[in-house]
Amino acid sequence: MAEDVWGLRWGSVTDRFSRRYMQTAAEKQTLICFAADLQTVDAVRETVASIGPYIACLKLHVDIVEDWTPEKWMDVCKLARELDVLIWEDRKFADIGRVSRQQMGGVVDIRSWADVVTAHLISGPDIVNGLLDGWKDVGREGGVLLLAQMSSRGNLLIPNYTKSVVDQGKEMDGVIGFIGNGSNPDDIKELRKMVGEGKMIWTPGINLNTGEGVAGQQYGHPRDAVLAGADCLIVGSGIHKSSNPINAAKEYARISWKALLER
Ligand code: 6AU
Repeated sequence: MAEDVWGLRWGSVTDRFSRRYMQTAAEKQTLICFAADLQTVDAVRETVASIGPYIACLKLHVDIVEDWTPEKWMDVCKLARELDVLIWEDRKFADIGRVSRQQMGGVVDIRSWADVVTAHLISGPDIVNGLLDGWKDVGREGGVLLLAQMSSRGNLLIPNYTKSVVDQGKEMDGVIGFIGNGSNPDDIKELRKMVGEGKMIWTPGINLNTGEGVAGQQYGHPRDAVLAGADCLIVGSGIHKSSNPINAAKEYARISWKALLER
């Protein structure tokens, strides 16, 4: 099943976390990663409980949660796992390798519960090994998504930078893929040309209401992003700001899946 829908991507992308994502996406018929930018653990938990069947991944910003406790957080992670949802902490690491490794620990101990984290390659390639070592420190493994493009207005990830990130990241074990600009299908197509088939492209800046969002965010349509080469669509406010998050999640899932079959 996963092989049939993912085609070339299934054959070329072999890392464990991408495979798990593709398998789950095929089973649940959704390419949606929910960006749970919510302030309380209960709000995250309730939303995940209600939309879990329609998402393949849960993206968290642990540092915006106001009432965080390790017990409550581990409970949310347990729920996500029961619902077969991959857990991604979108802490955009950017420091030297040693510090990034240490930042995987600390109070919130990302290495103990996240399967995926995000990193900028601005500080050089050692950040990736630092993050992988962070997981190893607690006997776990994980995957890194590198920011190759961004969805925000005026960002400084210009084409030459994108190319350097992709050239280096493509060769690195532990890098499961790249963040692309979901608000612009041409950017995604360019990125796909650079990346080839061997790694995933995950895109934020996705909303059925396309155009400018809050504070310089920009949005593109989910169908266009998948047809342009995105493998996972990151949707936050399109779901959690909707008057009916369950229906919204279902709708994003339906559109993403239909577009993958079309692709
Ligand atoms: O759908 P939204 O606009 O409510 O949320 C988009 C989510 C946010 C951002 O932190 C994240 O996607 N994001 C990222 C990621 C995923 O790394 C990169 C980027 O360029 N733009 C962006 O919005 O949680």
